[in-house]
Amino acid sequence: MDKLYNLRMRAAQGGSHEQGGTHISGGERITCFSNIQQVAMYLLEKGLTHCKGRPDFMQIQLESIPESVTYVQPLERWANVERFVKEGDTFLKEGKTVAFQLLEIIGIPKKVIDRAVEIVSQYSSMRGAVLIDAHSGKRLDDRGEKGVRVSRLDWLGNDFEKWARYYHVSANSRIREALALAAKVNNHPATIAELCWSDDPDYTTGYVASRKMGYQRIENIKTYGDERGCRIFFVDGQKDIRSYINYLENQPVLITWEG
Ligand code: PML
Ligand code: MG
Ligand code: MG
Ligand code: MG
Repeated sequence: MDKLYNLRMRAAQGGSHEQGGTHISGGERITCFSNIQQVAMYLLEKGLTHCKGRPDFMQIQLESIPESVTYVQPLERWANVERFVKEGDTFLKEGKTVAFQLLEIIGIPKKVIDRAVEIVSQYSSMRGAVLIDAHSGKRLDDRGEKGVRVSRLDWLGNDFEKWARYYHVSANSRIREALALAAKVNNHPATIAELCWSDDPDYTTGYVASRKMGYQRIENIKTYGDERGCRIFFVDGQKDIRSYINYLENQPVLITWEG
């Protein structure tokens, strides 16, 4: 196989993330040499045209991938969760309620879910995930507002396009990236479940993912206009957290789908 490269972009407004700037956009792609320019253009455009605003800081980093790549299947089950109420003020509440109910079915206690959401809501702009012990509700990483950024992941070749055609899903890059991340995260045995919604004010669909339940999309999980995102990994605290974080940040993963 050709040598592979990881491209990673992050953009912020009001200075870099380290200087306290607000996170605008991030993105990850793995590509072969001949596609680097095209992928860099995609990431540049993603950061420059984001609905959260114009960045005044951006970094696009290229690195070759020396380690061996792990190949991972997408989560088995793809679902658009039926919501109970579709109108009125209760609309929003129901979206979160559905997400929390799914997490409880997976086995996360309600007090742990509440604690996790409370921890995330302390931060106004996070670019990474918060790791929560699924039994105690304690935060397991020490990354503060930065969180743990899952890196070095992508779909192999045009497997995403094939997958999207099969499931009649629009082959957009947001779903592409969210599915790849959920597949990488939930492939690790320490992950019990993931809860995510976007920090983009105009994007109100989120998801709950786990090996057990697959990728469950939930519409209207937050209010339109809200710039606070959420990415929580509910983790088996008995596992080695350092090697788990190392997997999330450093292990190159390509998502393959045979169809
Ligand atoms: C993000 O935009 O950063 C996360 C989006 C999660 C939901 C993607 C989807 O299934 O529509
Ligand atoms: Mg982001
Ligand atoms: Mg994003
Ligand atoms: Mg975003």
